[in-house]
Amino acid sequence: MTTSTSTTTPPDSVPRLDIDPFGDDFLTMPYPYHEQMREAGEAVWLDSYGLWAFTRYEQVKAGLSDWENFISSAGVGLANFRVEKPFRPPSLILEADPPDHTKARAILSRILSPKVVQQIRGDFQEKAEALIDRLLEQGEIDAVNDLAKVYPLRVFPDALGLADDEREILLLYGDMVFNSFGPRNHIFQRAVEKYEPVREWIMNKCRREELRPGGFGDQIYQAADAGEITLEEAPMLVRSFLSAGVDTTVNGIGNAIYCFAQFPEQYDKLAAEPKRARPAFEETLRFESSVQTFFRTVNRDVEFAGAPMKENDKVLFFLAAANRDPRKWENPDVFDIDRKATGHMAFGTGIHGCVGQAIARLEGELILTALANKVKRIEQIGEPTRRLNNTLRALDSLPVRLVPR
Ligand code: HEM
Ligand code: OVM
Repeated sequence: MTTSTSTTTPPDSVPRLDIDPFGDDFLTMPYPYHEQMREAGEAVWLDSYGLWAFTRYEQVKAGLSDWENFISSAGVGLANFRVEKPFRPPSLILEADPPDHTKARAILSRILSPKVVQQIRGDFQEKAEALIDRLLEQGEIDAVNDLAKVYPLRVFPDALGLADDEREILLLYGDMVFNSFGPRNHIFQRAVEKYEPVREWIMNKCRREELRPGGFGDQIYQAADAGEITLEEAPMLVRSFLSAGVDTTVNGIGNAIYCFAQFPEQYDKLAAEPKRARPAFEETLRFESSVQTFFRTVNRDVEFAGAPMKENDKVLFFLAAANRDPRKWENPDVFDIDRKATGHMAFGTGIHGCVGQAIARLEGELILTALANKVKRIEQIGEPTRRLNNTLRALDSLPVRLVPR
C-alpha cells in the first residue's frame, strides 16, 4: 500500500482519526465520515496514511486557493512524485505549478471558453433531445448505462474530433486515472489489470492524425503550430481532455438523475419549470459531488488552520464534505433545487479550478432540460448499485422508468 512520505507527527492540539478514506465502507457511504472529520476540527490528521485532511468549506476553499504552499506538481493524489514514480507521465496542467501550469491552462481555457461553449450549444441540445426521445420509447432504462454514459460519450468526443469507435474505452481510462489518485488498494489493482491496452489506445487517439481538423484536439496542435507549446506537449494536453472530460460528466449526470429519482418532489419542481435546469444541476453537484477529493503537497513548512505542516506532507481536500458543511449551507443534507448552490467546491477553486466547467454545466443543463420537457416522472424500479472509485462518486447502474408527459 502507498503510504505518505511524511515523518510528521501532529501536535496534541490536532485531532487524530483512524479513518481510511479509500476503504469500501467510506466510499460506499462517505457522508457520516465527512461529518465526523468536519466536527473533529479545522484540520485533522488521518493515521491511516499519515496525512492532513480538510473537510470544512472555509479551509477547503482557502487551501485550494493557496497554490504556493499547497502545490500540484508533486501529484494531486496520495503519491508524492518527489519520491514515488508517477503512475503515468504527469499532466501538463493538473499536475503542474506556475509558470508551467499557466501556459497549459491558457490554451485549454481558450479552447473551452464561454464563447466556444455557446457555439456548440445547439449541437449538444439536439443530441440531448434525440437521446431522451429514444429512451422514452424504451420506457424502462438503466439511467447509468443507457443515459449518463451515452450522452457525454456522444457529445464530448464529437467536439474533440475523435472518430466514433470504441469510445467506451474513454470510461475505462477515466476510471483508471481517478483511481490512481488514491492508494494502491484493491480498487486500484482491479482497474490496473485492464490498463495496458487502454493506455495504448488513448495515447494513439492523442495523435494529430486521429483528430478532426477544427475540433478541440486539433486546436491544441494549432497552439503548438503557433509556438505556444512544443509538438511533444500537444498530445499530452489532448490526454488531459481524454482523462477529465468524460467520466466526470458521466458521473455528474448519473448522480443528478439519482438525486431526482430519490426526491420526486424536486423533480416535479423542475418539470414544472424546465428553465430551472441549470441551478438544479448545480445543486446536484453540491449534493452528490462526482469528484470527491483532491490532494496537494506541502511546499514548505507552513502553519495552516492551526496545523503545523511540514514540507512534503500530503494534504487531502474533501470537496464533497465542504459541499455539506453546515457552517456554509443551511440544511446541507437536504437536496433542494431552490437553494443557491453556487460557490460549491465540486469543480475545485483557484488556479486549478475545473477548466471544463462550462462544458460540464452545459451537458448537465441540457440533459435536465430535455428530461423536464419530455418526462413527467422518473420512477426507480430497482436498487441502484455503486462502482467504487478512489476519487469519483459513481453509480454502476440505476434502473428507472421514464413516464412521458
Ligand atoms: C480540473 C471537477 C468536467 C477538464 C478539475 C478540478 C475538479 C474538477 C474538482 C480541480 C482539480 C484540482 O484542483 O487539482 C470536474 C467535475 C466535472 C468536470 C465535477 C463534471 C461534472 C470536466 C470536463 C473537462 C474537464 C468536461 C474537459 C473538457 C479538467 C481539466 C482540469 C480540471 C483539464 C485541470 C485544470 C487545472 O489543473 O488547471 N475538474 N470536472 N473537467 N478539469 Fe474538470
Ligand atoms: C489531466 C487530468 C486528469 C484527471 C482529472 C483532471 C479533473 C485532469 O490529465 O490533466 O481534472
